[in-house]
Formats: sequence, C-alpha cells, structure tokens
Amino acid sequence: MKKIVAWKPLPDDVLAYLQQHAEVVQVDPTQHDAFVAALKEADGGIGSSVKITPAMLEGASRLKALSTISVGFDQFDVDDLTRRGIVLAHTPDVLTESTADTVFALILASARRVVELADWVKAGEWKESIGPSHFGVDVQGKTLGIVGLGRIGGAVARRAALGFNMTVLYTNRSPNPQAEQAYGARRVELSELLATADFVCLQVPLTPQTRHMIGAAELQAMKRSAILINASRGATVNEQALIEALRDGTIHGAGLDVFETEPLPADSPLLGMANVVALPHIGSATHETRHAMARNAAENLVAALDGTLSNNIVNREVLRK
Ligand code: 8YV
Repeated sequence: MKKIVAWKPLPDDVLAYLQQHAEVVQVDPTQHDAFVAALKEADGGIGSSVKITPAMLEGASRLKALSTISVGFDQFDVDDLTRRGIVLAHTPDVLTESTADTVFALILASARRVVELADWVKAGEWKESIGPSHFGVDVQGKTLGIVGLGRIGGAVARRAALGFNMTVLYTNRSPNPQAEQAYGARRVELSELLATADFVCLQVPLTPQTRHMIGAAELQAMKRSAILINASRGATVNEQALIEALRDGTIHGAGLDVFETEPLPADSPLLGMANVVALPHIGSATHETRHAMARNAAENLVAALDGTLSNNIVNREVLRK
C-alpha cells in the first residue's frame, strides 16, 4: 500500500478518503527530523503553511507527488520538485470567492474605519453622535486598481464593478477580455494604476519578480488618499517602506491580511496604527472553503499518485519527463 505523509490536520472525512487509498502518517511539522524521516518513506504528501526545502527531500526517492492545501505554492521550490520528478498540485478554484470576500472586507473596513470604530464603541467611547473626525471615505463609485487579474482578482473585479459601481483598472501579464467585457475593467501600466486608483489591491502570487514589487517609490506614486489592500503574500510589499508611508501620510491607509513575517510580531509598528486594518491571514478561512480545499487537495494527491491528475498541477513539465 502507498504511504502518504500529512503535515496538517485533516477533516475526518478527508482523512478517511485518503485512508481508502493509502496508509496515512500524520506528522507534526515542528518536529523537523521526524517529518523529514517520514518524507523519506512516503509516496505522497499533503499539507500547507510549511516551507518544504530541497534539503528536506534528499533521499525521499519514493516521493511522486505533493499536494498543497492552498492556491499559493511559494512554500515549495518548484524547479527542484520538477528535477526530482515530483508532481506538485494546488487548490486554485475552491477558494476564489471566499478570498475575494476577504479582500472586500478589507476594502470596506479600511475605508469606513469599521474595526477602529467598533473598538471605540466597545471601549465605551460613544457618548454623543459622531462628527467628521469619525467619518470614513466612500467605496462605491471609486476606482479600484487590481495588480494581477487572475481568478481571485477577477472575483474582486466582479464585486467592485457590479456591486459597488466602481471603475476597475488592472495590470496583468496578459489581457483579461472576460473582465474587460463583463466589468469594464481596463488594463493599464502599473504607473497609471498607482497614480489613479483609490484602492490598490495586490492579487499576485509571490515570485522572485513580485517580491517587494510595492516599495517606497510605488507608495510615493499612489494618491495620498489611496488605500493599499494586500491579501496575496506579505513579501509582495516592502513592509518597512509601507510602515514609513503610513506614518508619513504618503498614503491614507492599508488593509492587510498578509505580512512579511507571520504571525505578525507583537512589536510591529503596524499594530499601533489607526489607519491599518490587520487580519491574521484569513483569506480562505471559512469552514466551508477550508473543508473544500482539504478535499480538493486530497483528491489531487490520490489522482497524482494514480497518474490520472489532469488539472490543478503546478509543474506540468514533470508529466512530460
Ligand atoms: C492559506 C492561502 O495560506 O491558499 C493560499 O495560498 O494563502 C491560504 O489559503 C493556507 O495555506 C491554507 O491552508
């Protein structure tokens, strides 16, 4: 029987499904040596949120497939997996809508100061009717700039255009005719997007090309009234530059679900800023979506080990070897 290593707890039904196909060894990824030893014995692996380095795969000669319970695969060295002939699968579709909801929650919360004012009410500070010092800014009718219009970016564009009557600008490696037609989205250069958008929303994967793509110069290029939204990966933004821009009033605020270091360290200056909404990487974190992701990843893994997986493959080249 094949052996699968799971480095994340799985819902009971998903575990039972995997057990119909293989022996499942559950490991605690913080026990590094035991985790690496289990990988050496395994045909497949499933999990998320842990960096899997080439060194951890040395001697894992049986390993044929890894399946991440996430759309992002920046925890893996994909070229190295391809060289080793290991298929990497991910879960791109099932989390699109809940992640777009998180992005919109950040847009609304930052613009309307939802978290700050809710805390203020709970602190017993609401003693008379509010005035301009508590007002926010409008979301509806404004311009949203989406950096990277893939699946999640498209779902954000739909909410923005159809639900909030927003003008949608985007950058992307290739045009997205569907979003242009359905949501009136317009593809522009990053410089135009930064200079024009009221909300700049990052929806790119983390790659060497996107690391720190938003730094001091890009923040400076944004409107002083603009709000930066990031629910992609923390390292797409130079966090130190962002902290300075928020302090100096270079931009108005930020809604952040992701950070360069997660969990966000308790001494991060971002935590003390009223113009920052900070969430604990909840992008896809609903009961329904996390369950669907685990199920999807398990099915991907079983199919990859059977040699029948045809979609959700990160490194398709491996199949051609
Ligand atoms: C979580 C995510 O990071 O899918 C992604 O890329 O960012 C998230 O859904 C997590 O990996 C889910 O287990």
